[in-house]
Amino acid sequence: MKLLLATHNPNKVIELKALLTDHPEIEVLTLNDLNIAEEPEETEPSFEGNAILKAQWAMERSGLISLADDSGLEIDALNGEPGVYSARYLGKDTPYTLKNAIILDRLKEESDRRARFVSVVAIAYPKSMHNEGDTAIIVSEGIMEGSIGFEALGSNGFGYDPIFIPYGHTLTYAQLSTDVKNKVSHRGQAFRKAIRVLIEGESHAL
Ligand code: ITT
Repeated sequence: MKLLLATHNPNKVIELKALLTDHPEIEVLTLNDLNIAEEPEETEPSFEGNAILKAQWAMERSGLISLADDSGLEIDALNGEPGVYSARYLGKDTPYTLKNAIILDRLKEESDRRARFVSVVAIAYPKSMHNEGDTAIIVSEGIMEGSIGFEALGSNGFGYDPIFIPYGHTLTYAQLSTDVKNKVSHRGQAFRKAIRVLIEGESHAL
């Protein structure tokens, strides 16, 4: 089975490909492999809406089963910001070293450090590949609760990883290897559930 990873974020590609090494039956393609440089505007107000929008857009462009992730960080003391606007928060092109420093500064007197990463993974099927009445889209959510540290630590991963400490750990996401992060992360959780449904659906179709 061919599966298109519908993201232009190279770090998400690394994480998703690492999660797919357990599935040799799935042939993984990226938007780069298909020379698709454009991306749809993320116009929905929710992670779910944008994940579905991106997966359907890529499926229509490619004719392939397409998987998208929409994700973000919710910080309680910032009323849930950056949330669904995580990529655009404090400016789309602002370096994350600066974004993370600004967030740490905003929280410097704050004792409530609670935060969570949320990921919604959507998988869209081309119409030709699913039977009448079957679902054309798989959607699943993963949430990792945790806290915002007092300094940015670690150099793995991307985005807000250096300031987020997942619950039950003492290290930030950026101090964990890709494989360890994937075991606990919001994206790993959402992805594993969605892939299970995809594979079960395929085995029913045989
Ligand atoms: P695509 O839409 O092409 O997939 P994107 O980076 O724009 O790429 P999103 O719209 O889902 O993706 O934005 C997610 C943002 O949330 C991302 O850019 C980071 O700022 C943040 N984020 C999500 N997951 C993260 C993670 O695992 N570690 C650190 N930051 C993360």
